[in-house]
Amino acid sequence: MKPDLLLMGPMFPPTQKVLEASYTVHKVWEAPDRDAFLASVADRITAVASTGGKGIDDATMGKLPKLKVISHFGVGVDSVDVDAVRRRGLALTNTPDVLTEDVADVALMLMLAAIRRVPQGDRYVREGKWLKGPMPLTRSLQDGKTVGIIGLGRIGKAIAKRCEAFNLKVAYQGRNKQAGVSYPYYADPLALAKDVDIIVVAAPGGAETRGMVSRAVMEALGPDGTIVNIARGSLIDEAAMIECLRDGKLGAAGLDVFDKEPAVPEALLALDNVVVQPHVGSATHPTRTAMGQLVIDNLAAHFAGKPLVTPHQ
Ligand code: 8YV
Repeated sequence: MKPDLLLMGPMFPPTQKVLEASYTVHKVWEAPDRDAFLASVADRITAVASTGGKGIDDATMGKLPKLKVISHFGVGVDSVDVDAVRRRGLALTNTPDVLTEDVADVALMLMLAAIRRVPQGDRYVREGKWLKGPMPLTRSLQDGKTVGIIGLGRIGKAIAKRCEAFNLKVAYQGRNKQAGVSYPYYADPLALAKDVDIIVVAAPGGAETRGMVSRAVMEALGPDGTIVNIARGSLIDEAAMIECLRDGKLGAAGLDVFDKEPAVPEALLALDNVVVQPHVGSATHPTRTAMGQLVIDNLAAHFAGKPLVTPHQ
């Protein structure tokens, strides 16, 4: 008899295939009546697999009295009610480390693309404009710029390392000054923004960080300033960012994540000083495969009564 597993949403297909071979998988998103469906499986569900887009809230956990573990696909667990997980004494695992380098690459990719205007250059060639004359000059990363990293965790540190290789100075903001880190520390995002040219957002999402990149932060960054976001759209006041970019109060933005993704505001897409990506930080074959393997291994550990591989810290 295969153990039962509740999926909150579609998983990375190769991972889902493995899960379907090992478990009796129940797909909550396919149920016409969610509550009736949850009630029908509640006495069998000890484990749930969730994803960034489809997490699990307190009410759903409450409907699963035998639930013990949530295995989440993704490092960011903002779509899971972590307070409820703690209060209910459940275990939560995520997929850290395996995606760090790919996500950091995307931060630098967006920084370069926003400052050197990569998609604009691509369009310039395709639209035949080059035949009529050279593309206008752009800003440069090589004029003594400082990057302020909001959230110097594993991904933030990998971004900092890349910035150093690009001759950029680095500063950071976070909840605490980190021992053994020599980059200048700022407790306040506004103070950081006043002293840097580029802000890279790499902190966790959730209620605590919502809107921390405020209008004031963007205006402090200024007309030559750039924002890069590879974390969560919720960290930036998106409406204020659109206005600042439109009114020339903020120079440029490179964005992989959005507040209501996959919906991206038309007003943002209408701007020429913005480079967008469809949340691709971890979206490579090897990284998604490794993330999926951690989801599988954590569930296997749970059912074998062994210690979880990557418990959420
Ligand atoms: C994924 C992510 O796209 O790991 C994260 O926190 O945002 C991404 O790697 C997402 O979680 C997929 O569900």
